[in-house]
Amino acid sequence: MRFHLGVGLTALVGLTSAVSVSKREAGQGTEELVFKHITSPVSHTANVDACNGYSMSDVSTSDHGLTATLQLIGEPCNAYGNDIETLTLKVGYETEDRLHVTIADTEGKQYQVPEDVVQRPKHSRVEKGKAKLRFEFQEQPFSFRVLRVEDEEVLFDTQDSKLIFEDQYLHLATKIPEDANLYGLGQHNDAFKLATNNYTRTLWNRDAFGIPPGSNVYGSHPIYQEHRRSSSSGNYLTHGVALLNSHGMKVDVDDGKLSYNVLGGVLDLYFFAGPKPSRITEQLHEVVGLPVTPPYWGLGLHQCRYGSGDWIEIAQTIANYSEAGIPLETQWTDIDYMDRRAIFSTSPSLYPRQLLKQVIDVLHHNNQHYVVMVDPATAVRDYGAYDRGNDLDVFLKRHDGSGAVHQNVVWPGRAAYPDWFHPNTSQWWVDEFKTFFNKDTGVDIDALWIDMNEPAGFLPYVEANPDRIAQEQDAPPRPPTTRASPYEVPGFPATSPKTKRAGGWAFVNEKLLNGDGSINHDGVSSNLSDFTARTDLTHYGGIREYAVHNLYGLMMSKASREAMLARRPNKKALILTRSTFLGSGRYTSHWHGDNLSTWDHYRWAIRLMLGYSIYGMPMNGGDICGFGGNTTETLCARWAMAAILHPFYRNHNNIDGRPQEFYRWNLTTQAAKRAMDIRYRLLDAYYTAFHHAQTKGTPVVQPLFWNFGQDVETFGVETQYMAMDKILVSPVTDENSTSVHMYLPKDTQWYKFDSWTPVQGQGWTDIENVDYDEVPMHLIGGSILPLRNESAMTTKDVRQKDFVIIVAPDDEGQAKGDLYIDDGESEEVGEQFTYIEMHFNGHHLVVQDDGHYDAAYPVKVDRILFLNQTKQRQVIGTDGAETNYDEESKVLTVTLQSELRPGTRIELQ
Ligand code: MIG
Repeated sequence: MRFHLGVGLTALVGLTSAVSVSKREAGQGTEELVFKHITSPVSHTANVDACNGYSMSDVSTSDHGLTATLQLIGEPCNAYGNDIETLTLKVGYETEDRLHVTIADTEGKQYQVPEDVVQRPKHSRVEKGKAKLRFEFQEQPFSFRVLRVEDEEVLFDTQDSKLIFEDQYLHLATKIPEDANLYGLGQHNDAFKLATNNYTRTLWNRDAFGIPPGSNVYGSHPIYQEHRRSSSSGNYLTHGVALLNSHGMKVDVDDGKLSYNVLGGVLDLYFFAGPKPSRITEQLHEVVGLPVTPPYWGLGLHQCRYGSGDWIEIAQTIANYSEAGIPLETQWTDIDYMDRRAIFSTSPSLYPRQLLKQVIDVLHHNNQHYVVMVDPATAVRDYGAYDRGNDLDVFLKRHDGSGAVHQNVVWPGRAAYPDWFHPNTSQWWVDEFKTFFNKDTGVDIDALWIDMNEPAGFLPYVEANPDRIAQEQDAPPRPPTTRASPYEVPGFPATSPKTKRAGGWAFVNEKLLNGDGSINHDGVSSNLSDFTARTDLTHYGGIREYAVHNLYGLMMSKASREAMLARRPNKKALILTRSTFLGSGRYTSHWHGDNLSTWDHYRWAIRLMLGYSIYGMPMNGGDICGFGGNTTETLCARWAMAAILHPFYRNHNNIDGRPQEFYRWNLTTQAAKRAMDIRYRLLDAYYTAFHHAQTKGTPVVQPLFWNFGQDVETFGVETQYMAMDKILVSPVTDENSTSVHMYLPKDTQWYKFDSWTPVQGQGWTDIENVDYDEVPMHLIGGSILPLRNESAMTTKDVRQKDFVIIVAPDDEGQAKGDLYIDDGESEEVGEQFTYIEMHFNGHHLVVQDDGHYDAAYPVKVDRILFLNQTKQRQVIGTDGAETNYDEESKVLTVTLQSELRPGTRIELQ
């Protein structure tokens, strides 16, 4: 329901406070910045139609861009904030593929994502004439267009709507095709190809149990890709647009229009020329930094469960995996290990330090790994971590300016949120990590899991005084039980109570984007401060939580990476964070949050994962078998197979769900073994894909259309995915079904995985009799794929196996591929790596001369499989190589048993 002009407003406006903080002044911590209360009521009209836009003047152009002044036309409309009269427009041609447009208040008071949070390239510029995009403008009223030079296609056009620029409201809209092929704007659990009518995407990070479709969830990535048929050439090309603004926002897509409605800040827009979707991700990384990639072992099987009562359960799980013969690479522990849920502590009775250490030592001895969770919310208790943090002044303060620490209620009961903007906070964090996770005297983790960093809290914003509630609900020290669940503690708040606010709260009610004070948060109109830190808390430097809420997870990620690297210098730090923002990939990996053990969520895991190929977080995945609710044997078996090439592979479930370790049922045991058998043989191929991610930002999994951009049938496919641009995975999608209705692009040569028989793509295809330990996988023709010839119980052992090289020719008989190997765990490897590129032209398989070969990382090849060969052929010039031809599969096997080095050449006759 929409409120109309003025309804209920008068009572509220007197209480509101402004959030504008000078970005120039920010960081100096000057007094007057802390709170700028608006004392005189401002009447906001909510009437955007009364806004007149801006007129452009003082245009000054250069070879690399332009600057201009934008002056408000006529009277302010003050729709949802106060109109800002004078703006500065800056247009920069930064690279051939990237155009940067900013519209900011000339005074520089609006909040801008700071450079030390999301670092942007400095002094990057290119001559206008070389750029693939072109900026055009209209002066009165001001509007602009971005065109693609190659075909004069107008990609972005604001002409039909007026720019609104107010302290707490920005509005900018572009025309898009009515049936646009639009992707991104996450994190969300909506269709991968976004709806284009009546579609709203809210970005406001929140703890979103069940990852509900149609709702804002844990992360904010205001970037979209549009895949559009060029009106001149008829070819589909893709471009991308990112809005680097950390405020809450609502993007509406309807009726041939995409509009940004933002709660403040500036318009900081990047346009990416693509024209391939994966290039857009690479172009995003050129702005926000290259992504971190996992250590080799991070690609192995991870097992986790919230509610592992004590260390015995952890030990038992490890033992059970081993008994069942399922390769467990990494055991995780949730908040269960903590002493009454306080970070940097262990429960003396449930996870006694010495016993936990023994478990970890055993894991390490067996080349397995261990991970625990750390939350940001720090117990307000008489204990070291809190005391030291408090001494260093690192916690967020109360909204009232009293200087006291703001207390919320999170897992430990009363808790304080670290203020990542405070200059002491990262040092405090680094030091706590060094002590608590000390290799010898602490919990020697190999990777890190950070949760609840939206930041999440347990209180809906219903009361004026959360601190009082926090005190009342502060969990009293509990006697240890073997199954301590905070839910069992009388009165302890549940995680996701959907209590609606009673009445309303002035600060947020000022934001009238939905007419009722919300940006469609939680798909409805929840208060922005519900279940998180109040938006009127002030960070160090006078920065309001209101402006930086969406950055909280990113900033915690950054500090956590620093802390992990400090305790293990130069070791790839695998850190899984729940909350993310544009640029998070530079510090962390991501799991999707609390999905459910349902067939819907099983299917949705793919679209969630594909989203992160747009957002630039290559290492990601959802909880396998589902987090919330009770999984079933068949669901869990199918999930084990379907996720076979999800970059991050972890079985995780909730405290009150049926336990779901893969060894619990026969089908899941079979499926997990089979999945790991295939996956582990592919780890080097995957690690090579991650090498490209780390050096160029290239995504490691792709939606089908990224490789078949001219085939409209592929545009909406979201229950299949490609990995490494090579292997198409097409899981069974429905319960009790054993068939798959899948799309196998036409006019393309494919090969069935593992039998290697050739298949010509026929478009929509049905595959029958897919067992619970199977998933249809197809290797695309034109690729050369290195596999290890056997799997093993740990990734370390996999690395000892010889290779099998699969040469899968395309229609023309050609193929190419590469392989990167290093020690699998160092951040910087210097010259200690092997990289080879292989080409096959139908006759010769050539390893390019210019590779890099380190004998410590040899490419020992047991055999090479040349697929789709018509007859037995001989190998020339390779001593001792034997050939063997299988007529049925058309595979020519060359048993080589030697190394492939740069310059190696194998000729078939
Ligand atoms: O309020 O740590 O998404 O993976 O098991 C729930 C307990 C807190 C949410 C995470 C989930 C984790 C759980 N956490």
